[in-house]
Amino acid sequence: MGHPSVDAITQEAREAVAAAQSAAELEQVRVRFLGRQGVLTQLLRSLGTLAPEERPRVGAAANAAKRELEALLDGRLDQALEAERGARRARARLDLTLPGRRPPRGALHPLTRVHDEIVAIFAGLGFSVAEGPEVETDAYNFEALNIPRDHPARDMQDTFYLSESTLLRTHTSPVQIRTMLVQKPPVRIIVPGKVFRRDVADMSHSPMFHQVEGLAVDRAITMGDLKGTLELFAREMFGSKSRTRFRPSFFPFTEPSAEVDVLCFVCQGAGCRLCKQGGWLEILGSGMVHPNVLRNVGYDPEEVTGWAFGMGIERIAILKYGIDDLRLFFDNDLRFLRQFA
Ligand code: 2NM
Repeated sequence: MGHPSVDAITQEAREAVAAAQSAAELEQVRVRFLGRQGVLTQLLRSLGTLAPEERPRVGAAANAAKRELEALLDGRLDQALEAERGARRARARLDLTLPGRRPPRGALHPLTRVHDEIVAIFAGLGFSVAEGPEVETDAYNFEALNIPRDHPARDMQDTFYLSESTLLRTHTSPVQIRTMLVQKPPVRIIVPGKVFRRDVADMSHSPMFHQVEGLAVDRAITMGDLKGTLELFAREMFGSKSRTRFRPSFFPFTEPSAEVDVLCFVCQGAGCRLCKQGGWLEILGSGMVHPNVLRNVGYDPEEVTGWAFGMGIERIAILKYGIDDLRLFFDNDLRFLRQFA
């Protein structure tokens, strides 16, 4: 028989250990009985206040209770920690038999697709790709191209000027100038890239859009070469049954100049909404390079001739895919872009 309060404390401690649900609760039990201010600790500390004949018995019982409680706590603490580790592992376990989550499949932007297609067609004809800066001088963007000082395209209203003499290129033609300045004929290049014009964005205008221009210069290049090449391009781009029409036009940098139409592939020329009842769709501008342009790059127009063309990638994509608003290309709305996957 122990000291009554030692027995009571021991019993209380056993029950507290049994009731503890976690390592944290076991620690609370340890502090309550064995900590600095713990019930057993205080009892052991107060042995001196007992009658001398009581001390050995109560002291022995209290020490036995302390050892029992320590052993009990150690055992349960190991159990609790192991159980908690197990629970954490179970929560974190990956089920490797679950089917994987499919990453969404990306797609090329429709403008990229049309760009790549145009480049591939001309690459097949022996043209190489040339590129140049988007910030240009007015000397290369206008002057060398025989565009007169009073031409409306040179107006502040139409061109983004960065200074008196520098601007955002309004077409990729300055790259043709740069190429001819450093390369003797024969020249066969296409020049894709961004171009800039001071337009407010609407269904059919954008302050930035994309062009592909082309240039062939050699001895005895003729307008027949131009027609044959652009007819081939139209068939490759719009289908082998497509028909083309060359219409006289005017550009300062070509003479003669022609715009190229394809027969409307929706109505076959009968007239519909796409061709605005005209039966034909304009796809590009072209012409024989003006003798002044050849002279400006140091070529002799008596020795070499050339043809050139320019087309808008957006315009070709709009026709090819039946898109009715230019802004769709630049909004990055996935509902639109996904249709080209
Ligand atoms: C067009 C239409 C016609 C053109 C001319 C030249 C150059 F540099 F050789 F003179 N490059 N591009 C050209 C000709 C562009 O775009 C509608």
